Parts: sequence; structure tokens; C-alpha cells
Amino acid sequence: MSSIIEDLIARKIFNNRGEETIEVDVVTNGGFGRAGAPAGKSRGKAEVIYYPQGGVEGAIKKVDDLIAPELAGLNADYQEEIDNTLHELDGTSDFKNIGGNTAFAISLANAEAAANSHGLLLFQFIGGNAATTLPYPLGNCLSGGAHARGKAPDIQEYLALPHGAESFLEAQTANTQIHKKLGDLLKKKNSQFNGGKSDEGAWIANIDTVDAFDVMAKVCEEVGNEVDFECGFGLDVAASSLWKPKEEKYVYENEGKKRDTAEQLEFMLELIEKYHVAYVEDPFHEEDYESFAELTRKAKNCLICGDDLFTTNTERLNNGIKINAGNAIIIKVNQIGTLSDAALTIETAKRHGYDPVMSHRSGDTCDWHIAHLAVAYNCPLIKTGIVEGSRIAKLNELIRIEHFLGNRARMADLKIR
Ligand code: 2PG
Ligand code: MG
Repeated sequence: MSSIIEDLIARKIFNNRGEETIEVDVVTNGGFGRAGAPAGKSRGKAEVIYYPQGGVEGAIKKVDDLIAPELAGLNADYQEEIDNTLHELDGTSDFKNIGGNTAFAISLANAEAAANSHGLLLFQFIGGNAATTLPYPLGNCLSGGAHARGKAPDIQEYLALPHGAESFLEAQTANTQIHKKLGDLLKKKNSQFNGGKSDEGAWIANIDTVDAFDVMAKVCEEVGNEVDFECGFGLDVAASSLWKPKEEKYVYENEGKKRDTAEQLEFMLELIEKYHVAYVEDPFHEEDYESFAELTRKAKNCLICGDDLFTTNTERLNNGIKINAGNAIIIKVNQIGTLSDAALTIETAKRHGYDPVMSHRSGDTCDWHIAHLAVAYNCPLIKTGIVEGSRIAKLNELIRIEHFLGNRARMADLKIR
């Protein structure tokens, strides 16, 4: 079997928001791979540019005219060579010319084509025999902030984390129950709640930012008792969306409060302690490494995770490592463009004791590659919703991987357990 690239085929498809995006097929003389690019709504400032001038159509033209002829004849097995060629063809640090989402789709499709050319599944091809660990699913139950419409909590995501589960299937089962029970409870509390959901399939409800903690804690405890293992929860504060630089305050509109940096730190610590919050993503805005470091020092039994802070970028992660800002990092391959770049960030994170958290984007497709990447790179957590088609595509793929591994499968070792 051989992995020599014969052709690249690019087309326009749509994500779950109905936005245009790019999908690429990589055809080798022994196999085939396909990947579609997702899109964020609350993006970090340091993310790569998604598309070149001319949008998705401009990107497709670049694949046809420029990239496909250059990659034809190369060996898909050499992922770094493929990804370096994409960097060379682009010539900028942020993929301005070919587009970061173009790079993403080619890079992932190439990895898939290489695996397929060898008759392997992607997680096996990348992770080898050691890839037997399933991540815990961080599942979005309640949406707020930039992900909600109308009146909703200021915090962007309230995430179920069934960290007592002994299999992925058990964990995902608990998450679906938490999601359902939360919907029922929200309806009971507020007759005007009409079952609205965000792009990620989490509920959108007119509930107070802090009241939402009581509701989440209650529902997780109830489901934990039913399934007989511990179910906790976490947050994505997405604090860059709350931060108003001119005022130097975090503005919580729903709550009607403003907090300066010291008050924000206090607030986070209070919530972590009172509700035993197990995971907090982006508690401060994307340039405030120092406050991340302070919270990491002070918070007990809680992962402090950087998303907009690090944007899957090794250099930005290294800034954090120097002062111990955070102890976990969100991995979104399309924040940085290529699989090789993301893999370097994951390795750097692990070497310095940061947990890599594989993640979807709010605008996503039924592409399931991140399920394989989470297992291949031994990520202890995956953040990819609970319901909604694009999320289910990934979650069900993890269930398949667990089934495929049989008695070799085990759950990740989670620091907070
Ligand atoms: C986040 C993500 C995913 P977006 O902030 O972590 O939930 O949102 O894709 O909109 O950046
Ligand atoms: Mg985030």
C-alpha cells in the first residue's frame, strides 16, 4: 500500500450555523481522507486567519491552482513535510494567504488519507499501540455570553464533567441525562423557557449567572446519585468577551455587575470553592497571564484552562509555562492551522504538566476527527457538547473507538479525580 498524494479536491460545504466552510479530500494511490473546517464565534485574537481574500471560494481556488500541484507526488505519511509545505506556500505567520481553515482541512485530510492508505484508523496511525485511553467528555449544558441570544447568563458555557465514570459510554450517558434533566428543571423554574438551544445544543435560558450554578450543581448531583458515580461540572467563562479594556472591568450584563481584576479573581475562587467547580476555562481575558497564574496557585482541585489565552500556539503556551499560568490548554487545530503545529503544542503542554483538552468549535460540521485526535494524543478531556448533530458525530465516534478497543480501552487519568 502506498500513500503518495495524487490529488486534492476542495469544495464548499456548510457548518451547523449554515455558514460556508471548506472541505478537502486528499487522494493517495492507496487511500483517501476528507476533512471539513469548523469556525469559532468567540475567537481568540491570536488565532490564524480562517480564509484568504475571496472567502471560501478564494480558498478553493488556491487549493486548485496553487496547493494541489505542489502536494501531488509527496508522501502523505510525512505529515510535517505536508504541513511545512503549507506554511511555505502561505508565507505569513497567520495563514493570511491560503487561509488557516484551508490549511486545517488539508492537514487533517492528509493525516486521514495516510492512515487509510495503511488500512488503519486515524487514532491508531497517529498514536500507535499506546493509544488506548478515552477522554472524559466536557459537555456543554447551558449557553450564555457570546453563544446565546437574548437574556442568558454572562458565562459562556456550563459544562457537565462526569469524572467518576469508568467508561466513555457511561460518561456520555450521564451527560445526556444531565442535559435532559437540566432542560426539565429550567422549564419548571421558568414557564417562559421554550427549550431554545445554542449552536452547540446547550440550553439558552433566562436564568441568572449565579443561580445557574445552583441548578447545575443540583442536576449533576441528582444524576450522579442515579448513575452511582461522581458527576461534576466546569465552566468556560470566555472572559475576553466580558472584558472592557477602557474601563478595565469585566462587565456582567445579566447580573448587572462589573468586576475589576482582583474582584474577578475573588469571584472565580468563590465559585470554585462553593460549587466544587472542577474546570474553569478562560477566567480572565486573553492577555492576563498573571491572573491565570494567581488563580492556578490558589484554586484547589480545579483545572484552570487557557483557550483564547493560548490559541493552541506553542509560543503563547511557553509564555504561560514560564509563570505557571493555568494547568490545562484547549486544543483547537484551526486556531493554529496545521496538525503538526497542534501536535507540538500538545507535546509542550504535556511535558510541562498541562492537560490538553481537545475541542470542537461552536460552528462545526459532522467531521469526527477530533475524536481520534483526543485518543491519539492521550488527551484527558474532550470538549464537544452533548447533543446536536456536529457534536454527536464526534461523541459517537468515541463510543465506536472504545468499542473497537474492547478490553484494552481505559479512561484517562484525570488530575481532579
Ligand atoms: C470556546 C468555543 C467552543 P468558539 O470558546 O471554547 O465552545 O467557542 O468555537 O465560538 O470559539
Ligand atoms: Mg473557550
